Amino acid sequence: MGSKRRPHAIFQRGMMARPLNEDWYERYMKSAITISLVPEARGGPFVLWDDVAQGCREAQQLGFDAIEIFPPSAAVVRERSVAQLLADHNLALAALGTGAGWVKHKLMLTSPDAKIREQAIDFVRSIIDAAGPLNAPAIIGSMQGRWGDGVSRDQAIDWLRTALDTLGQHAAQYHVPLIYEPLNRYETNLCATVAQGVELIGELTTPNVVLLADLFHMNIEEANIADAIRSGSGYIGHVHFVDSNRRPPGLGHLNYEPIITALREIGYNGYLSAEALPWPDSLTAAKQTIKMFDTLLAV
Ligand code: LER
Ligand code: MN
Repeated sequence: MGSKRRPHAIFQRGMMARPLNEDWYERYMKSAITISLVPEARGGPFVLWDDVAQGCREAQQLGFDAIEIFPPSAAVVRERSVAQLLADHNLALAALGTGAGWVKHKLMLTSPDAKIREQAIDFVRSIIDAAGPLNAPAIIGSMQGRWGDGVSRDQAIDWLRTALDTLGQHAAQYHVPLIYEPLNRYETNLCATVAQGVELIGELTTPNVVLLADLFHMNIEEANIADAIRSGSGYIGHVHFVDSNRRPPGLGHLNYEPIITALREIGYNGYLSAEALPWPDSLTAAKQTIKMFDTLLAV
Protein backbone atom coordinates (compact mmCIF):
# COMPACT_ATOMS: atom_id res chain seq x y z
CA MET A 1 0.00 0.00 0.00
CA GLY A 2 1.20 3.50 -0.71
CA SER A 3 4.37 4.70 -2.38
CA LYS A 4 7.49 2.76 -1.50
CA ARG A 5 9.94 5.49 -2.44
CA ARG A 6 9.47 8.07 0.27
CA PRO A 7 11.54 7.89 3.44
CA HIS A 8 9.59 6.94 6.51
CA ALA A 9 8.54 10.04 8.46
CA ILE A 10 9.44 8.48 11.79
CA PHE A 11 13.04 8.12 10.61
CA GLN A 12 13.03 11.70 9.36
CA ARG A 13 11.99 12.82 12.83
CA GLY A 14 14.98 10.89 14.19
CA MET A 15 12.85 9.09 16.73
CA MET A 16 14.02 5.56 16.01
CA ALA A 17 17.38 3.89 16.31
CA ARG A 18 16.55 1.25 13.71
CA PRO A 19 18.63 1.39 10.51
CA LEU A 20 16.85 2.69 7.43
CA ASN A 21 16.96 0.03 4.76
CA GLU A 22 15.21 -0.74 1.52
CA ASP A 23 12.41 -2.81 2.90
CA TRP A 24 11.41 -0.46 5.72
CA TYR A 25 8.04 0.07 4.11
CA GLU A 26 7.23 -3.63 4.34
CA ARG A 27 8.53 -3.97 7.87
CA TYR A 28 7.21 -1.16 10.00
CA MET A 29 3.89 0.30 11.04
CA LYS A 30 3.16 3.67 9.54
CA SER A 31 1.21 6.72 10.75
CA ALA A 32 -1.86 8.19 9.05
CA ILE A 33 -4.41 10.85 9.88
CA THR A 34 -8.01 11.18 8.66
CA ILE A 35 -9.41 14.11 6.69
CA SER A 36 -13.19 14.32 6.21
CA LEU A 37 -14.54 16.22 3.21
CA VAL A 38 -18.16 15.36 4.04
CA PRO A 39 -20.08 18.16 5.80
CA GLU A 40 -22.92 15.72 6.64
CA ALA A 41 -20.42 13.73 8.77
CA ARG A 42 -19.77 16.73 11.06
CA GLY A 43 -19.46 15.53 14.63
CA GLY A 44 -17.92 12.26 13.41
CA PRO A 45 -14.52 10.77 14.29
CA PHE A 46 -12.26 12.55 11.82
CA VAL A 47 -9.28 14.59 12.96
CA LEU A 48 -8.94 17.05 10.07
CA TRP A 49 -11.80 18.55 8.11
CA ASP A 50 -12.91 20.12 4.84
CA ASP A 51 -9.64 21.34 3.28
CA VAL A 52 -7.48 18.58 1.86
CA ALA A 53 -4.64 20.96 0.89
CA GLN A 54 -4.39 22.35 4.42
CA GLY A 55 -4.75 18.83 5.81
CA CYS A 56 -1.78 17.69 3.71
CA ARG A 57 0.31 20.65 4.93
CA GLU A 58 -0.47 19.85 8.56
CA ALA A 59 0.08 16.12 8.10
CA GLN A 60 3.48 16.76 6.50
CA GLN A 61 4.55 19.33 9.10
CA LEU A 62 3.70 16.97 11.94
CA GLY A 63 5.53 14.08 10.27
CA PHE A 64 2.68 11.73 9.34
CA ASP A 65 3.42 9.13 6.68
CA ALA A 66 -0.03 9.25 5.11
CA ILE A 67 -3.55 10.64 5.09
CA GLU A 68 -6.83 8.73 4.99
CA ILE A 69 -9.62 10.63 3.25
CA PHE A 70 -13.37 10.38 3.82
CA PRO A 71 -14.60 11.84 0.51
CA PRO A 72 -18.18 12.67 -0.55
CA SER A 73 -17.56 11.08 -3.96
CA ALA A 74 -14.85 9.76 -6.25
CA ALA A 75 -15.17 12.92 -8.37
CA VAL A 76 -14.10 15.10 -5.45
CA VAL A 77 -10.86 13.11 -5.07
CA ARG A 78 -9.99 14.08 -8.64
CA GLU A 79 -11.36 17.66 -8.44
CA ARG A 80 -9.26 18.45 -5.37
CA SER A 81 -6.09 17.15 -7.09
CA VAL A 82 -5.36 14.65 -4.32
CA ALA A 83 -2.66 12.90 -6.39
CA GLN A 84 -0.72 16.16 -6.80
CA LEU A 85 -1.18 17.13 -3.14
CA LEU A 86 0.19 13.76 -2.02
CA ALA A 87 3.24 14.15 -4.26
CA ASP A 88 3.82 17.78 -3.21
CA HIS A 89 3.71 16.89 0.48
CA ASN A 90 5.58 13.57 0.31
CA LEU A 91 2.56 11.74 1.73
CA ALA A 92 1.03 8.38 0.89
CA LEU A 93 -2.71 7.74 0.76
CA ALA A 94 -3.54 5.16 3.45
CA ALA A 95 -7.14 4.60 2.30
CA LEU A 96 -10.37 6.19 1.07
CA GLY A 97 -13.55 5.69 3.12
CA THR A 98 -16.85 4.85 1.44
CA GLY A 99 -19.16 5.90 4.29
CA ALA A 100 -20.48 8.92 2.37
CA GLY A 101 -22.55 6.43 0.38
CA TRP A 102 -24.50 5.89 3.58
CA VAL A 103 -24.21 9.34 5.20
CA LYS A 104 -25.14 11.28 2.05
CA HIS A 105 -27.18 8.85 -0.07
CA LYS A 106 -28.49 6.25 2.43
CA LEU A 107 -27.02 3.43 0.36
CA MET A 108 -26.36 0.02 1.99
CA LEU A 109 -24.89 -3.18 0.58
CA THR A 110 -27.58 -5.13 2.48
CA SER A 111 -30.63 -2.95 1.74
CA PRO A 112 -33.91 -4.86 1.16
CA ASP A 113 -34.19 -2.86 -2.09
CA ALA A 114 -32.21 -4.47 -4.94
CA LYS A 115 -31.78 -1.11 -6.66
CA ILE A 116 -30.21 0.43 -3.56
CA ARG A 117 -27.88 -2.56 -3.18
CA GLU A 118 -26.78 -2.07 -6.78
CA GLN A 119 -26.22 1.67 -6.27
CA ALA A 120 -24.25 0.87 -3.11
CA ILE A 121 -21.96 -1.46 -5.07
CA ASP A 122 -21.55 1.18 -7.79
CA PHE A 123 -20.63 3.81 -5.19
CA VAL A 124 -17.98 1.62 -3.54
CA ARG A 125 -16.64 0.61 -6.96
CA SER A 126 -16.22 4.29 -7.88
CA ILE A 127 -14.24 4.92 -4.68
CA ILE A 128 -12.04 1.87 -5.42
CA ASP A 129 -11.41 3.35 -8.88
CA ALA A 130 -10.34 6.66 -7.31
CA ALA A 131 -8.14 5.04 -4.65
CA GLY A 132 -6.52 2.30 -6.78
CA PRO A 133 -4.43 4.55 -9.05
CA LEU A 134 -3.13 6.22 -5.85
CA ASN A 135 -2.00 2.80 -4.53
CA ALA A 136 -4.64 2.91 -1.81
CA PRO A 137 -7.50 0.63 -0.76
CA ALA A 138 -11.12 1.57 -0.08
CA ILE A 139 -12.79 0.82 3.27
CA ILE A 140 -16.26 -0.67 3.71
CA GLY A 141 -17.60 0.27 7.14
CA SER A 142 -21.04 1.80 7.51
CA MET A 143 -21.95 0.87 3.91
CA GLN A 144 -22.37 -2.73 5.09
CA GLY A 145 -25.74 -1.85 6.63
CA ARG A 146 -27.64 -4.24 8.91
CA TRP A 147 -30.16 -7.05 8.86
CA GLY A 148 -33.83 -6.58 9.88
CA ASP A 149 -36.61 -4.63 8.17
CA GLY A 150 -37.79 -7.87 6.51
CA VAL A 151 -34.26 -9.11 5.74
CA SER A 152 -32.95 -12.16 7.65
CA ARG A 153 -29.41 -12.27 9.00
CA ASP A 154 -28.50 -15.09 6.59
CA GLN A 155 -29.81 -13.11 3.64
CA ALA A 156 -27.94 -9.95 4.66
CA ILE A 157 -24.68 -11.87 5.19
CA ASP A 158 -25.15 -13.51 1.80
CA TRP A 159 -25.57 -10.12 0.07
CA LEU A 160 -22.60 -8.73 2.00
CA ARG A 161 -20.42 -11.72 1.00
CA THR A 162 -21.38 -11.31 -2.66
CA ALA A 163 -20.59 -7.58 -2.52
CA LEU A 164 -17.22 -8.17 -0.83
CA ASP A 165 -16.31 -10.80 -3.43
CA THR A 166 -17.28 -8.55 -6.35
CA LEU A 167 -15.59 -5.46 -4.96
CA GLY A 168 -12.52 -7.31 -3.62
CA GLN A 169 -11.93 -8.77 -7.07
CA HIS A 170 -12.42 -5.33 -8.59
CA ALA A 171 -9.74 -3.85 -6.29
CA ALA A 172 -7.22 -6.55 -7.27
CA GLN A 173 -6.56 -4.89 -10.66
CA TYR A 174 -4.88 -2.03 -8.71
CA HIS A 175 -2.84 -4.46 -6.58
CA VAL A 176 -4.53 -3.18 -3.43
CA PRO A 177 -6.92 -5.03 -1.12
CA LEU A 178 -10.44 -4.05 -0.14
CA ILE A 179 -10.75 -3.30 3.57
CA TYR A 180 -13.76 -4.54 5.56
CA GLU A 181 -14.48 -3.08 9.00
CA PRO A 182 -16.42 -4.81 11.81
CA LEU A 183 -18.39 -2.14 13.72
CA ASN A 184 -19.78 -2.05 17.24
CA ARG A 185 -23.33 -3.27 17.93
CA TYR A 186 -24.84 0.22 17.80
CA GLU A 187 -23.71 0.69 14.18
CA THR A 188 -24.31 -2.75 12.66
CA ASN A 189 -25.72 -6.13 13.70
CA LEU A 190 -23.77 -8.03 11.03
CA CYS A 191 -20.21 -8.25 12.24
CA ALA A 192 -18.88 -6.70 15.44
CA THR A 193 -15.70 -8.62 16.30
CA VAL A 194 -12.46 -9.70 14.67
CA ALA A 195 -13.55 -13.35 15.01
CA GLN A 196 -16.79 -12.65 13.11
CA GLY A 197 -14.79 -10.71 10.52
CA VAL A 198 -12.35 -13.59 10.07
CA GLU A 199 -15.28 -16.00 9.62
CA LEU A 200 -16.90 -13.71 7.05
CA ILE A 201 -13.88 -12.97 4.89
CA GLY A 202 -12.57 -16.53 5.31
CA GLU A 203 -15.67 -17.71 3.40
CA LEU A 204 -15.08 -15.42 0.42
CA THR A 205 -13.92 -16.62 -2.98
CA THR A 206 -11.46 -13.77 -3.29
CA PRO A 207 -8.40 -13.58 -1.02
CA ASN A 208 -8.27 -9.81 -1.64
CA VAL A 209 -10.30 -8.58 1.36
CA VAL A 210 -8.60 -7.67 4.66
CA LEU A 211 -9.99 -6.64 8.05
CA LEU A 212 -9.90 -3.25 9.70
CA ALA A 213 -9.24 -3.32 13.44
CA ASP A 214 -10.81 -0.12 14.83
CA LEU A 215 -9.71 0.15 18.46
CA PHE A 216 -12.84 2.13 19.39
CA HIS A 217 -15.19 -0.60 18.19
CA MET A 218 -12.93 -3.29 19.64
CA ASN A 219 -12.98 -1.64 23.07
CA ILE A 220 -16.77 -2.11 23.07
CA GLU A 221 -16.96 -5.61 21.58
CA GLU A 222 -13.79 -7.60 22.32
CA ALA A 223 -13.07 -9.33 25.62
CA ASN A 224 -9.37 -8.60 25.13
CA ILE A 225 -8.14 -6.34 22.33
CA ALA A 226 -4.60 -7.78 22.11
CA ASP A 227 -5.91 -11.37 21.95
CA ALA A 228 -8.42 -10.35 19.27
CA ILE A 229 -5.59 -8.86 17.21
CA ARG A 230 -3.61 -12.11 17.55
CA SER A 231 -6.69 -14.04 16.40
CA GLY A 232 -6.82 -11.78 13.32
CA SER A 233 -3.27 -12.72 12.28
CA GLY A 234 -3.07 -12.85 8.49
CA TYR A 235 -6.37 -11.00 8.11
CA ILE A 236 -5.86 -7.56 9.68
CA GLY A 237 -4.77 -5.04 7.03
CA HIS A 238 -5.60 -1.66 8.55
CA VAL A 239 -5.96 -0.17 12.04
CA HIS A 240 -8.02 2.80 13.23
CA PHE A 241 -5.83 4.30 15.95
CA VAL A 242 -8.08 5.88 18.55
CA ASP A 243 -8.86 5.69 22.25
CA SER A 244 -11.79 4.14 24.17
CA ASN A 245 -13.84 7.36 24.08
CA ARG A 246 -13.01 8.04 20.42
CA ARG A 247 -10.62 10.80 21.42
CA PRO A 248 -7.03 10.67 20.13
CA PRO A 249 -4.80 7.90 21.55
CA GLY A 250 -3.71 8.61 25.11
CA LEU A 251 -6.84 10.61 26.00
CA GLY A 252 -9.01 7.65 27.03
CA HIS A 253 -8.40 4.48 29.01
CA LEU A 254 -6.95 2.05 26.43
CA ASN A 255 -3.68 0.37 27.36
CA TYR A 256 -1.68 0.54 24.14
CA GLU A 257 1.43 -1.44 25.04
CA PRO A 258 -0.22 -4.91 24.74
CA ILE A 259 -1.99 -3.74 21.57
CA ILE A 260 1.26 -2.68 19.88
CA THR A 261 2.96 -5.87 21.09
CA ALA A 262 0.17 -7.97 19.53
CA LEU A 263 0.39 -6.03 16.26
CA ARG A 264 4.14 -6.66 16.19
CA GLU A 265 3.61 -10.34 16.97
CA ILE A 266 1.34 -10.77 13.95
CA GLY A 267 3.84 -8.89 11.77
CA TYR A 268 1.44 -6.01 11.12
CA ASN A 269 3.13 -3.47 8.84
CA GLY A 270 0.18 -1.31 7.75
CA TYR A 271 -1.13 2.02 8.98
CA LEU A 272 -2.12 3.15 12.43
CA SER A 273 -4.61 5.65 11.08
CA ALA A 274 -6.05 8.23 13.44
CA GLU A 275 -9.82 8.03 13.07
CA ALA A 276 -10.62 10.05 16.17
CA LEU A 277 -12.67 13.05 17.22
CA PRO A 278 -10.99 16.41 16.68
CA TRP A 279 -10.72 16.81 20.44
CA PRO A 280 -10.14 19.35 21.87
CA ASP A 281 -9.49 20.67 18.35
CA SER A 282 -8.07 19.30 15.11
CA LEU A 283 -4.48 20.48 15.47
CA THR A 284 -4.13 19.44 19.12
CA ALA A 285 -5.66 16.04 18.27
CA ALA A 286 -3.20 15.59 15.39
CA LYS A 287 -0.22 16.50 17.60
CA GLN A 288 -1.40 14.14 20.35
CA THR A 289 -1.75 11.32 17.81
CA ILE A 290 1.75 11.63 16.36
CA LYS A 291 3.24 12.01 19.85
CA MET A 292 1.59 8.73 20.92
CA PHE A 293 2.61 7.01 17.68
CA ASP A 294 6.25 8.00 18.20
CA THR A 295 6.24 7.09 21.88
CA LEU A 296 4.65 3.68 21.36
CA LEU A 297 6.73 2.68 18.36
CA ALA A 298 10.06 4.01 19.62
CA VAL A 299 10.33 1.28 22.26
C1 LER B 1 -17.63 4.10 11.82
O1 LER B 1 -17.88 3.96 13.18
C2 LER B 1 -16.22 3.82 11.53
O2 LER B 1 -15.46 3.38 12.35
C3 LER B 1 -15.77 4.12 10.17
O3 LER B 1 -14.44 3.78 10.01
C4 LER B 1 -16.64 3.38 9.18
O4 LER B 1 -17.16 4.16 8.20
MN1 MN C 1 -13.32 3.04 11.96
